[in-house]
Amino acid sequence: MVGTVQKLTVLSGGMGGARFLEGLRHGVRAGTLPGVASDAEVTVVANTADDWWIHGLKVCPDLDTVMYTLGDGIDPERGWGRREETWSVKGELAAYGVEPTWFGLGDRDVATHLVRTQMLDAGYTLSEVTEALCQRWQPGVRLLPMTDDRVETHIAIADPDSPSGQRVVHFQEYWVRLRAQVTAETVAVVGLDRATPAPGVLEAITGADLVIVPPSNPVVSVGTILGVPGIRDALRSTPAPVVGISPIIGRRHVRGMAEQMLNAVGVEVSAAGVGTMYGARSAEGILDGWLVDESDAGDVATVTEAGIACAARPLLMADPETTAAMAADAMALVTTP
Ligand code: FO1
Repeated sequence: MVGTVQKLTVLSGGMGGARFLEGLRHGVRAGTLPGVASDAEVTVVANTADDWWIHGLKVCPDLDTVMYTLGDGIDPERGWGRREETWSVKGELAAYGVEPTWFGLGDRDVATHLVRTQMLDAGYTLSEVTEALCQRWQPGVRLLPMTDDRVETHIAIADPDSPSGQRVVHFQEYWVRLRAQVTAETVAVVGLDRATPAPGVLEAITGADLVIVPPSNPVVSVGTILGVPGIRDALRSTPAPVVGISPIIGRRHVRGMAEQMLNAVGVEVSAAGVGTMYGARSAEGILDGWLVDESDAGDVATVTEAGIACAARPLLMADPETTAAMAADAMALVTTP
């Protein structure tokens, strides 16, 4: 990468991606990212395969987590939903005996889902709805859903009571009700093969100066974005370098459930395992660079041998400053001084 970066594109899941974006935005605005203009435009392509319909409402957890985090409306402890939330609607639904009771929509959060659902019912696309919601939250990035089509991740788990020996649950049931504590046997992303990228997504990748894959879940967040027909090809053909940051530190995920998902798709739970799963652009993959944690320095040789520039640095996202420093380390891998 040579010259000043004016356009950054990030492929993001929920919490990990949102935390990364907070730091990236901080670094851009503070001018602490070498080679990046302080007015650089950041476009986020967000995973929408966690989305589901609940109580008649369309809920988009990753879009909302990014929007609320960057719009300073997130609950910082939970990492999802609104801060200073109240739960009257949840309590009233439970009093009516309405299931599922294990998935909670807070009162403030419900307003977002009501606006979204009304607009979708009126014929607006998810991209248009997201743009409208962002007018309130002003996240300081252009937030795009990966697709406007309905795509939902489902997980097959063992069920001895079923004739097939398996039962398929929505991703949210696996994550929230089952707490990812049962083995995920298969991951099926319903609707993915027929989905088309949302308006602006392919252009954001092919027209970027730099593309970043943050430490989001490589299977059910980044993996689903890559699975939208056309997106992987755009990443492979973009003139921009593509650099990623490992969500695995020391053979464990930092947050979320990357371990369970990697096991389900037969990929080694390691920084090198995820980096080589994404693969080098020189070898049918998507990465030019891959940043791993300092404790995974032993993985650098494997990743480098696969044709991906790799270094080991502290992967800290303790606050926006350390996250921005981590982003700078990642960028340095694909920057020509
Ligand atoms: N996560 C939970 O653990 N429990 C919940 O009741 C819950 C509700 C919820 C409502 C709206 C929303 O946008 C997110 C919500 N989440 C909840 C988080 C969500 O399940 C996930 O963490 C992700 O989909 C994974 O990124």
